[in-house]
Amino acid sequence: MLSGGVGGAKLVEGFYNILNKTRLNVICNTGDDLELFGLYISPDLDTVMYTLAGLVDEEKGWGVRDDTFRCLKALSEFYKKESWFNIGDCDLATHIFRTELLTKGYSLTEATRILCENLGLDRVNLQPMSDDPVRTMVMVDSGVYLSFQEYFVKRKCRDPVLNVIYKGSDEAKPGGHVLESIARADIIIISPSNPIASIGPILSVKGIREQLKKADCIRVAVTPIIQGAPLKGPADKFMAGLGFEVSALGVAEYYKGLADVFILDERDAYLKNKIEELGYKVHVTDTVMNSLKDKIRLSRFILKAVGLKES
Ligand code: FO1
Repeated sequence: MLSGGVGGAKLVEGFYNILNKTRLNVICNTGDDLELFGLYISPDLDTVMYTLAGLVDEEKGWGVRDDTFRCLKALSEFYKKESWFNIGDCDLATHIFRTELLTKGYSLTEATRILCENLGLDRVNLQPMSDDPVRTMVMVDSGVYLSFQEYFVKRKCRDPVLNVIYKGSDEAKPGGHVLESIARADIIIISPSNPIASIGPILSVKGIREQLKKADCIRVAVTPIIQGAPLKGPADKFMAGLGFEVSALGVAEYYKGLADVFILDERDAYLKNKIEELGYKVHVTDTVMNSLKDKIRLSRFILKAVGLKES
């Protein structure tokens, strides 16, 4: 599976719960990563990890449930300003541990594996898209770029999105097992994450798009847009800013050539024919995931739609 944070993690959790023997490979966006207080923070990897470990703050969709923010408050005193990025105390432990591993010379792929093992996640191979830095940068004014977190958290998405670049993607290599995971997959699923801000960075890493294009298994894209809007996050601003229609059709256009099957929400069933005209086989269902039951139901629907058995 290709995944970003909150929306993508929901479907990953669905598959994690139905695939017992099969190893689930998740290739995760790291374009949102940042360094703060000398710590390496990888929000999307952590969101997937916390979600699968049952630790996530479900209301926010990220961070650790019932976390406290005492350390951040103390840090703000030292730095003489309030942090705009809210790191909870338990979350901080993850960043400290990961940063120590990276400082010791472990790659982000290895550090992620160790973190997952520590959280008891033995049925998932969660991997960063790259061990090299790739940063999603949002152009908000002519020549003015903000990092994704500055755009999203600090500025609360209030700026127009004029362009998006994935800084470093030309030099970055795919993470340790990424190409192999794509080549060996029985099914590839593009999760319902922000196409441009979460999946786009993964596709920007040299070799990943090409590997996806030539994969001979079934490739499925799940819409993150329902009735012309994302359920959460700024996918609409990113799509409109880059000239894509803010609809499931716009998403299908963005993934053209990378997926064979498109999972369309039932509220958008009227777009089925138009998406089929792009070359997809389209399956229509309720794609909203508010509970574990919904996540499992959608995962089972996808497997059934493509004729694969749960294993
Ligand atoms: N999102 C916010 O809207 N405000 C925050 O202060 C914030 C802090 C944060 C800390 C750790 C972490 O793993 C995620 C955090 N997020 C926060 C969410 C994060 O910005 C998003 O999940 C993404 O990067 C988009 O996928």
